[in-house]
Amino acid sequence: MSYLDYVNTPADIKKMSVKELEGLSAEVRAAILKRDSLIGGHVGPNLGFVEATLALHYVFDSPKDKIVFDVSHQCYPHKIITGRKNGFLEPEDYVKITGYTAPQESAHDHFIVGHTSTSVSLASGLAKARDLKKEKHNVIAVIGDGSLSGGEALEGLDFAGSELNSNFIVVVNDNQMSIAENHGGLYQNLELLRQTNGKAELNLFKALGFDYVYVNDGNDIAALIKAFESVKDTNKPVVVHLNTEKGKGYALAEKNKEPWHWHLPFDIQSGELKNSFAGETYNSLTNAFLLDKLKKGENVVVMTAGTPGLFGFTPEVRQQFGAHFVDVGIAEEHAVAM
Ligand SMILES: Cc1ncc(C[n+]2csc(CCOP(=O)(O)OP(=O)(O)O)c2C)c(N)n1
Repeated sequence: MSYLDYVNTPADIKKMSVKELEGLSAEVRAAILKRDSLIGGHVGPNLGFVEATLALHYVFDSPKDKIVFDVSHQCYPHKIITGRKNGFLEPEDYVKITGYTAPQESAHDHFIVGHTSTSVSLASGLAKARDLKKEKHNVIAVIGDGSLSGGEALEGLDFAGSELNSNFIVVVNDNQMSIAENHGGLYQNLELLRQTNGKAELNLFKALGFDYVYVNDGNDIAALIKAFESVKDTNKPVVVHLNTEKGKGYALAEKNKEPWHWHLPFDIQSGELKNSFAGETYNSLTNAFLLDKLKKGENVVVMTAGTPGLFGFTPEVRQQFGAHFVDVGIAEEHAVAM
């Protein structure tokens, strides 16, 4: 018997001890790797957010309390413990669930999403509606560090920090990576906060009006439960900043985070791709076109909004072209205007 055999709803994990939750984490990781290795999917974002998901469901009462995921590419652990584990354990059921939150699948999912930087705004709407209806429940927006660089996230934080004046919890999943490395000044502040165990006076979230709680080991279930319990039923906006490890528990993904953000089907032992692809793609053609221009020293600047790998701009290529390569963070509007 496994722990997962007993888990069909979040209520089932509320009865577990921390030790049992740790055992469950290992099984959830194995289930994620099984599905990803067979049909491809998001690897690092999910492996890094297993403990936080279990702790969120242990402390809060979903679906009454509403958890809104950003991008929602990190929702696999959430799906596994909200009645959809067979979508990971049984290959014939893989087509029954999507890789993102999907309200048609479960009352625990509130939006169909795929874009970054949306969760704070979406959750703001839920919180506003709750307050107007005089209901009482927690609204929780989960957002990654990379997604904080998107304009909508900053607009949402600017609003939520001062305009809601009621329960609003933002869980910042800081794994120190976007798909590639982060870009932008706000990451200096996240680094300072990590270095000072959340104590630095210079605090972007506090400046926007949020209370602030820091968890130095965002993969430690006991610490996560304690932090979430301390903010449950708050009547103010609060940020819970988690320092997590992207790819946690799968050595290849821990070591080489960028290619393991999302992966095609692979052999779990070796990490080797199960299928090989030959021939041209739009990505390879774009890559060849840009490299040709850059190598000839033509007057060209290559810009991306957080997805350099899409057209083959590996860390080595990015370095090679130095100032002629710009990653603006996940800031498409800014990139287009610039
Ligand atoms: C608006 C938009 N731009 C780009 C993407 C591509 N994209 C998906 S996830 C991601 C990085 C997200 O990083 P982070 O929020 O730190 O989450 P992590 O994957 O590290 O957990 C990007 C750039 C997207 N989904 N939406």
